[in-house]
Amino acid sequence: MTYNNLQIEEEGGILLLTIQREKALNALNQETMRELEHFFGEDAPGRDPLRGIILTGAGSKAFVAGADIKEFLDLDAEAGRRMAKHGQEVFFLIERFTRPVIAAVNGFALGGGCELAMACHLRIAGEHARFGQPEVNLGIIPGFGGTQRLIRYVGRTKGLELLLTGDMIDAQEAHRLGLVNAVVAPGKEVEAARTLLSKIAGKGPVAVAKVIEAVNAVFEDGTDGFSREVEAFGATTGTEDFKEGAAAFIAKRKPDFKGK
Ligand code: DAK
Repeated sequence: MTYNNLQIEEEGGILLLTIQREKALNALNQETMRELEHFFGEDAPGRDPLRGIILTGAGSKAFVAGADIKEFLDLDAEAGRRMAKHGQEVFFLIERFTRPVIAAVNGFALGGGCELAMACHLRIAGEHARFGQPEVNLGIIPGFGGTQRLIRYVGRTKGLELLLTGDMIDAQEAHRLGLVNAVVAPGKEVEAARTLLSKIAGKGPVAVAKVIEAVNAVFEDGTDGFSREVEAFGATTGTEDFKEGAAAFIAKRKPDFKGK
């Protein structure tokens, strides 16, 4: 697929994925959603070596300022349902991706942009970043998982307030609420995300994938997360990586994980 709205750069097994719609503050139009679907569903899984992905927005003003408002003016209820279902499926591809995906939030993360950041495994925010779910200002609600993920990250009390008022919060407040992992100087988001990914890249790749899988089970309705953890633990103990990790510990050397 030729990407019109995504730029992909690779360095040392880490992919930097940039949403390139700067004039519209990187708003997610349907073409970008299809490209994200292809990237996370078809393209990235086959890339090897791949230790992680950093997702950011072009420019320095916005990560993503929402779904593209200009595209959903004529939606009826049925088309709205289809769009929400598709958007949720795309964001599940990110949340269930087997290698860590870090959002480098370099400005506004509003509506679908806040939902996109929340679908990533970790979030680094620039000091100037702003988060919010302002859909109620438009007479709609979040449709890409925002009502579910925001509550799970920040709790029902503050989450409901943000969803009902449409208020924005700054990066420090997002950090205090547990919505982001760290706040850095503007322009340093990608660098900080790369440092974090490099640290994770030294761990056992199968273990990293299984941590993500087990943690996702916390949020899956009808899933017994403790049973999922037992299965995931069993899968990691059977790996060559575990033998290597244990041997390296005993020999007092750094492990050389192969992801097997
Ligand atoms: N969509 C389309 N264009 C956008 C946009 C967006 N979300 N946000 C900004 N832009 C465009 C502006 O129209 C403007 O374009 P031009 O007029 O220059 O052509 C350009 O980006 C620069 O924006 P501003 O001139 O407004 O810049 P300011 O610095 O004055 O303000 C702002 C920055 C981020 C505060 C402001 O742009 C803003 O409030 N933007 C909208 C934020 C917002 O409400 N975002 C949430 C959208 S609702 C659904 C599923 C999901 C969703 C909806 C439906 N279904 C399943 C049906 C999700 C909805 C959302 O995300």
